[in-house]
Amino acid sequence: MRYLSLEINNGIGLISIHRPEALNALNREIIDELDALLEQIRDDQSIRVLVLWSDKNFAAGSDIKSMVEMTVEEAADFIFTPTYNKLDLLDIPTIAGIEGYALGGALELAMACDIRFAAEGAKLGYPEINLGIMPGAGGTIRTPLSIGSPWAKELIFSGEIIDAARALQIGLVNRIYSDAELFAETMKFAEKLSRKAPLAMKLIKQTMREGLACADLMEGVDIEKKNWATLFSTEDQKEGMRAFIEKRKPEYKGK
Ligand code: DAK
Repeated sequence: MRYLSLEINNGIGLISIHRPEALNALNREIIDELDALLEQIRDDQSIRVLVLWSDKNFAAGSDIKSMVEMTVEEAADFIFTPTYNKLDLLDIPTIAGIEGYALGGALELAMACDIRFAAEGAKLGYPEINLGIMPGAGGTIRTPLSIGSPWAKELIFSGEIIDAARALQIGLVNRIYSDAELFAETMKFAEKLSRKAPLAMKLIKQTMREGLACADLMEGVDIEKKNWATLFSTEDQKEGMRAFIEKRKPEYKGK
């Protein structure tokens, strides 16, 4: 691969972008490479958690230079959405570790992850409005779902770039660490999640996705009720509860 790398260690997949000359701006090749890696990760049962992290900058958005002269047809073809949906639909937890810039299409990429940690020096925002366009890879939907409509509108309407402290305040990121600590702390949290029961994790993600999509709260709670009972058919549930009673650490098999 030219721009992306995937490292797999102890059940944690780590994807990084390497295009420092353009602050990791996302071009077509990067999205194609990401798509291929996500398929590989989806089919690899040994990966329990996925981390997206890139040195110095998460990414400064989509590649403006490759978009400037695009026709409507070309813009419709320069599509990120299926790849970002693939990320969102993974059964495993996904964490974005944001150092430096996470703008536009890159913030949308982070929003397609389950959890976001940021470095103190991170800068986040949706500058699309300043370029005469709008977020087009799920940002107008995933952002209000995560942080609420007023905060999302403020960000998307204004195009303002905010710092990590402000991002934490509005819930755009879950935690902040110093720039030097971000990577290690993100991996430490990933390691913690990698030891959790995989089937329960999968069903939690599925339940929250389907439940939140229900207009009717009670319909969502019904989905939760059904999925909760389903987990009692798994060996992992027995193992988790027996381990508690026997005062030992559980060994989950994903069965
Ligand atoms: N695209 C292309 N190149 C970029 C870039 C970008 N987004 N961001 C930075 N670069 C390049 C710069 O052009 C420069 O390259 P050279 O001129 O040296 O060749 C190099 O990276 C270093 O950037 P600067 O010299 O500008 O660095 P500074 O530290 O002075 O400024 C900055 C950093 C991040 C404030 C600035 O670079 C900047 O404002 N960048 C643009 C940020 C931006 O507007 N991002 C949003 C892009 S729009 C779609 C779905 C979604 C999208 C598109 C399509 N579909 C469904 C079809 C998403 C759209 C977007 O993300």
